[in-house]
Amino acid sequence: MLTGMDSFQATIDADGRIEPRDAMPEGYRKTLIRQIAQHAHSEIIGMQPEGNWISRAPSLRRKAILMAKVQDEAGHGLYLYAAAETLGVDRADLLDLLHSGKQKYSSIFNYPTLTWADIGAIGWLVDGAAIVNQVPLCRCSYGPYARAMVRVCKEESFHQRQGFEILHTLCNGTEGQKAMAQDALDRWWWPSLMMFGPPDSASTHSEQSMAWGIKRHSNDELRQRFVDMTVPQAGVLGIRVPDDGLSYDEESGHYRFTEPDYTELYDVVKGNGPCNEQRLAHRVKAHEDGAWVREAAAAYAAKKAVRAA
Ligand code: FAQ
Repeated sequence: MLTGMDSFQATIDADGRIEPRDAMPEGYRKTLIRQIAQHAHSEIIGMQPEGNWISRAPSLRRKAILMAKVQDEAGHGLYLYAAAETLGVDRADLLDLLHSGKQKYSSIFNYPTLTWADIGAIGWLVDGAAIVNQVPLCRCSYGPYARAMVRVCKEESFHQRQGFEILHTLCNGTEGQKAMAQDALDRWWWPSLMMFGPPDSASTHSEQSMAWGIKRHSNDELRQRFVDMTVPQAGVLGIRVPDDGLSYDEESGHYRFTEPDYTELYDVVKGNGPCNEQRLAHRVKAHEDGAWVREAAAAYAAKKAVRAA
């Protein structure tokens, strides 16, 4: 019987799952903590751009749908923090690392939501990109992360359709509503392409993460998949993807497109995006305001433990 690192490598080679109590290289554990924490942080910071529109949604039905979606994002954050904790870290420490700017969250959530059409664009493009990126993570070599992704992806696909439906309604409305949808696509297209990370030539972690079966496809492969999926949907909506270099290549069956400006991605990731400061300050305040809830829950759990004893 194989033990320790031999057993780890044999499981990876056989495309099996690594579970929390299995032996794993320290680098594998660290890479997973980094990626899962960044993913969890993205989910909870990602509540802000849309949460900002709950009170302004144009009808009771739209308000109820948006509230449910934002709650789903909180739930995804919780599954992901729980998955990270199986690797021996504590979620309170991960939150401290987010709040002190030492751990990242997705660049996309540092852009403002200026109009109601932006809520459609987030569902359609941002959740669309999240699905393309996360469906392969359902086959990630780390069991708890892969299993968390199954439910997350089901919910994301519902989110994507609700975003598309918001834009579909606007695109079939007045000229002003259609212009609002076009403006949202113009602003969200490039940041959505950046969500997939730097180009493969500049991606520091991809090679090792793919060898370990954490990532199943490279950043550029997934970006291409997203473009191929999304461009025909823009056609259905009747709005224009803001890329003069966009064309369909019959031979490969793929769209050729212009790469986003990656200097903008690096700049936003460094903290210089339009909303970085606001997002982090809001998160820290929400955490501080919620201290009494954590204290009350801990006191209640302690009281119950004493009673049980
Ligand atoms: N933003 O070597 P790579 C959602 C960093 S979806 C910020 O290519 P890796 C759902 C990267 O961390 C969004 N940082 O890295 C939702 C690394 O920095 P480090 C979240 C980025 O890990 C929808 C450095 O650049 N999804 O929340 C970004 O192999 C609507 C080098 O990059 C996930 O996190 C970026 N865009 O590949 C919620 C999915 N890209 O750590 C609310 C899981 C790269 O060395 C509303 N994560 N960096 O300091 C992944 O698949 C991967 O981590 C990638 C990056 C693909 C994001």
